[in-house]
Amino acid sequence: MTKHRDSQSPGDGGRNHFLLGSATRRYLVWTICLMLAVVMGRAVAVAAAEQERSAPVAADLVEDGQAIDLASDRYLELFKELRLKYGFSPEELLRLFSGVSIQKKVLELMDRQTEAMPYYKYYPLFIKHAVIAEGRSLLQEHKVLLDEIEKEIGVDREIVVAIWGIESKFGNHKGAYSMFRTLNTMFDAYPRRRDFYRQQLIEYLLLCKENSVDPLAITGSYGAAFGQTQFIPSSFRQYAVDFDHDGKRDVWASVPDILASIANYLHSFGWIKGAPITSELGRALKDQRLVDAYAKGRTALLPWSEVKQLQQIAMPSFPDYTKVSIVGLELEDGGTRYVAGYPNFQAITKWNNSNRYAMAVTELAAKFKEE
Ligand SMILES: [Ca+2]
Repeated sequence: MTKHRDSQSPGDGGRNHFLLGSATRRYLVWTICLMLAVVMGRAVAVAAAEQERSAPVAADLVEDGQAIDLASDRYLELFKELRLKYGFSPEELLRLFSGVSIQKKVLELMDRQTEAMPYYKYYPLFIKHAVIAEGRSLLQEHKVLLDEIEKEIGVDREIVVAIWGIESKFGNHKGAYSMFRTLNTMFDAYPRRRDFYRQQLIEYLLLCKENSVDPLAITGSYGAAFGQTQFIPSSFRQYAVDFDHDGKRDVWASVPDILASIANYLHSFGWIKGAPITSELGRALKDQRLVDAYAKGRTALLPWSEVKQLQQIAMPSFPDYTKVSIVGLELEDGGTRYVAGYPNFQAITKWNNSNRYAMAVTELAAKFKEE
């Protein structure tokens, strides 16, 4: 019935038009214009949203295996810098770069939306029975080495081994993408991070030269992290150490170099051996100043003694100037578990800019110690 009533023929409408007064007609015309404007506006908005959804991402603009244009301005500039500033010969550059091509998969993985995963879903990816068991056994196996690292570099052994486990499953997972091809793909075809990867490409070529490694032989993650430490090239050059004194910083196969390099990184960001990493604050923040600091994120640090007073809770003692971050971890029941992040926690976030990562490292290390 309804359908029948709505489907008046145009002829009926036209006849009515001639029967209406001029004021009513003007009103009708305005109403129709307004309706048309609303409908068209909505159509434009929908079209814009569609376009945004289907806007080409970096991976859509290339073919897999597509040759990189080495005569482009950006490559000519790069070669010039590598020659003049870093002493690469034209022959060396020709050998390395000729035939380099795009790896589309790297761009696809970069473009994939990485949604923030709540902590209760995140930590089980890393804190597993098998990982805990292997970590404990490696702590025993490398006891003498870890004694030396604690003594010389001053970073707690469980944390070093926890990062080793999370980064590369203790060396079992180092990434299968050619580092050289990945870095070139990102530099050539990923405009959003072009400058960053240009610098990483240069650092990579330098680290290979410094360590007598063939740049074409190394594999890593799609984000260009390599070795058992999963350092990006600039981190390797700044923080990797030669702990077995063979003249090479080997984060691929030398366990002393791998573990000491992890420790050295944390030490460089203020690790305090034996000091607490976090302190539990409960499921609710009791003062607006704590809520504000939490909302601002990791950079909004508060003196630990102030947090203790505001939250009315026992906390590990530190010198008064020590500041903590307020960290919230999502619980499965929808609530939040709050912890204070001491300087050691902040040092782990310098390794990976994520509270969830730093907390997973902290809790995996604690598991190693449990009886
Ligand atoms: Ca070495």
